[in-house]
Amino acid sequence: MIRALLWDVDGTLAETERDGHLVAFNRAFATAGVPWRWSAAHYGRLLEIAGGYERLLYDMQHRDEAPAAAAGRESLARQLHQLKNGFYEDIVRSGELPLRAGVPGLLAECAAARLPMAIATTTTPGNVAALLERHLGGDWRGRFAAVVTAAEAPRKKPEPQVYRLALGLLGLAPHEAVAIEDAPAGVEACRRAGVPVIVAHSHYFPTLAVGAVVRAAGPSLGSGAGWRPSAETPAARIGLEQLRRWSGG
Ligand code: XBP
Repeated sequence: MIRALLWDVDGTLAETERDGHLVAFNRAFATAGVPWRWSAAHYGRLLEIAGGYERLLYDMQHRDEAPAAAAGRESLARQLHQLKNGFYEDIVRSGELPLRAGVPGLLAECAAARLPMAIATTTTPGNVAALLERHLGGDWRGRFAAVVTAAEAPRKKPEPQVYRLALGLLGLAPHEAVAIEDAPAGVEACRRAGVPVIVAHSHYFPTLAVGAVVRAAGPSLGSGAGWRPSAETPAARIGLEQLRRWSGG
């Protein structure tokens, strides 16, 4: 029996990586006067590093133009990350980052069914608040029984801390929840926490294998087409009933 739905944020609720964070990182580079920019393809590779600050630090290790000393790189990464988050919030508030297809419908269905939901992300809390406030309104927090971000779970995905904390706040065992994810790091975090997961592929992660922890994977929650295992009604968006079938609850 599913007793809660756990939502990843980046790539799952919205295409935030390609259309939000990447654009904001490049604006931060220009504003800070650093000479490099990230292409969409390079950013895709950098997504192996969880966390925007950590991603900046990793990238600087391979740049001759970056400060030579570790302390200098850390200070620049902090400055760039703060700038990036400001630009990201501007992008979100401008309405340029819609929720992905099927997300509003599933959020509404869970609310109507009084199924508790949680946010389980290791992104910066301000990024999450900006996105959800833009789309769900000022009282967005009230829609979730728990909100866990990098502030509460500093050990980022693929570490399972974020899922364990969310389960603890909900008072549930791992098998009583289902997570919605898009990325390998998120799936790995679920695997280590023991939480079954449904994968809605995103721009940067167009394929992920169905296996023990991944109960189903498909292109979008907005359509029943293209899912493995197949959805019961391929024409319809993915709803709670379908999630229950896949997760055996
Ligand atoms: C996604 C991430 C984040 C974002 C950038 O986390 O890895 O690092 O790319 O956000 P999740 P920050 O899949 O858990 O939502 O710059 O705030 O780290």
